[in-house]
Amino acid sequence: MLVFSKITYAKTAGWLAGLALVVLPAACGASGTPPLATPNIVLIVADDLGFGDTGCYGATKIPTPNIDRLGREGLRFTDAHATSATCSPSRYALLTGQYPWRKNGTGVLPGNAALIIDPRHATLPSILKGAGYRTGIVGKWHLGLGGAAGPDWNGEIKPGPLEVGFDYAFIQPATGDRVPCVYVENHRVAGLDPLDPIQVSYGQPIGDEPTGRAHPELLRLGLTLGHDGTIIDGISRIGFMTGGHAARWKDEDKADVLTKKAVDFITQDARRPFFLEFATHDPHVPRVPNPRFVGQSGCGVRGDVIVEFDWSVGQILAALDQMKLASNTIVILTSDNGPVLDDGYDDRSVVDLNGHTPAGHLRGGKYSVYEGGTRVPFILAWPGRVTPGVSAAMVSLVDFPASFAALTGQVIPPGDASDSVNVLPALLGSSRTARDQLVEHDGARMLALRDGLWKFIEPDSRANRTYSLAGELYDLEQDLGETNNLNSTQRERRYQLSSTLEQTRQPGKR
Ligand code: NG6
Ligand code: CA
Repeated sequence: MLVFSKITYAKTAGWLAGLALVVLPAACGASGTPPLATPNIVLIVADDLGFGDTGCYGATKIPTPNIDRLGREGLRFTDAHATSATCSPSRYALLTGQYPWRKNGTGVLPGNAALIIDPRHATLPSILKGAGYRTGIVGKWHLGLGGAAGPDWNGEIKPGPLEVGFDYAFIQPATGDRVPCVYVENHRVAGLDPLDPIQVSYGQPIGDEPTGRAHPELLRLGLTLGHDGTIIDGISRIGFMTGGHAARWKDEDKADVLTKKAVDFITQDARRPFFLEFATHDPHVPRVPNPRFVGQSGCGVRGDVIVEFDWSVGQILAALDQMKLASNTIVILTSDNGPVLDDGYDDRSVVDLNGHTPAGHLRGGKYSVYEGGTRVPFILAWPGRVTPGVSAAMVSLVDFPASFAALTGQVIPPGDASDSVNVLPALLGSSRTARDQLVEHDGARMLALRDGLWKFIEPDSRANRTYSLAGELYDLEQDLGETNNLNSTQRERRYQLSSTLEQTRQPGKR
């Protein structure tokens, strides 16, 4: 693990009893450079929350008062992107500062995958740890665990979050719909009874517990695609597991359990600044709200789990207020990829939609290289420091490592986080522009290039193609919904964007 601290917290600010906000003179004194600071950072990452799913982004049928409060008190971005339209690649980029499509094996991972982040390189948490932060992650991981052989569920589970820069981890290893359905706290499955060891398989079925495929009559949630492995808590999952009964999660309690762990982390230690990634399960499938949120939205269970997510956000904000930390804390709320309705379970998310538009006016959603796939809600609040408003600056979650290194005075070793751009002035609202260009990724194979408000989608040469064989070109300024393909009429521009995308694809380019 690389720990590289240009200015350590101890050296600069150990005398500050209450911690959190330390403002130092800018190291290089460049005009317009924000001063170095070590505020607490709470990064809330929802799972599959769409651009149009919350009130402050235009939703009218899902009450999200806490997120709307953040939207009022913070800077709300309208052109912020996850790198990819699925989870593992998106979260890989957020932590490493590297485009996931540069590396094989960064697609949606099974629950028994090995760790895909190389612990020898700088990550967002290792950079902040170098600046003296206490770092933690609570919630979804989905970046693999263990060495080449994968995780030892009954022993020490490493390498994992603790080896890539987090001091504390309480995680769901993969997704809510993948086995094993247990939490991992630091290096161990939480609450595991050693007499009831866990076994996991993504190949042949194991154990004698019923599966969704053989026993659909036992399911409390029907299936539309896949998800027909072991039935855990009345819901069948992707993959098979045995054992670990005492450690298995209750789907209804997941938001409560994770939110409590996140609040505990925040309130635990006031001596050092902290960085918390709070990666909720909501609103991913299986969507099983706690009974107190059932029926609370006007658009079915998917809306209800967004109400539940909003409650979690409210608990975090309340904890910061109670601890009098709000003015010393940056809170960011975003999502790992765009929205999806039917994601394999028959949960009525389509029929109950009631006119709600999860991606707002954008085309596409999760799995798509259209804007709805990667353009995500993104609010940054830092009361007293960041002026509330709306920003159209183009930023990406891959920019966190470079931007937070700049904020805290850390130097990233050459070669690490190489796709990460320092967009701190835009994040803090002192600039209304950030990136000129950005690569968008469907999470699997397709790439698109944004050059300002122009967008080029590479030719789709697959036999069962989703996009044009010739490529697609859109002018998002006139046509945010990507309906008017200018590929054959704007030849010169199409050529320019396509060559820039090819150059960016080369190793070492960004
Ligand atoms: C897909 C799953 C989907 C979801 C997704 C990952 C099927 C049919 N679909 O393979 O339900 O789990 O993977 O979602 O199995 S993500 O948000 O973690 O990327
Ligand atoms: Ca996701």
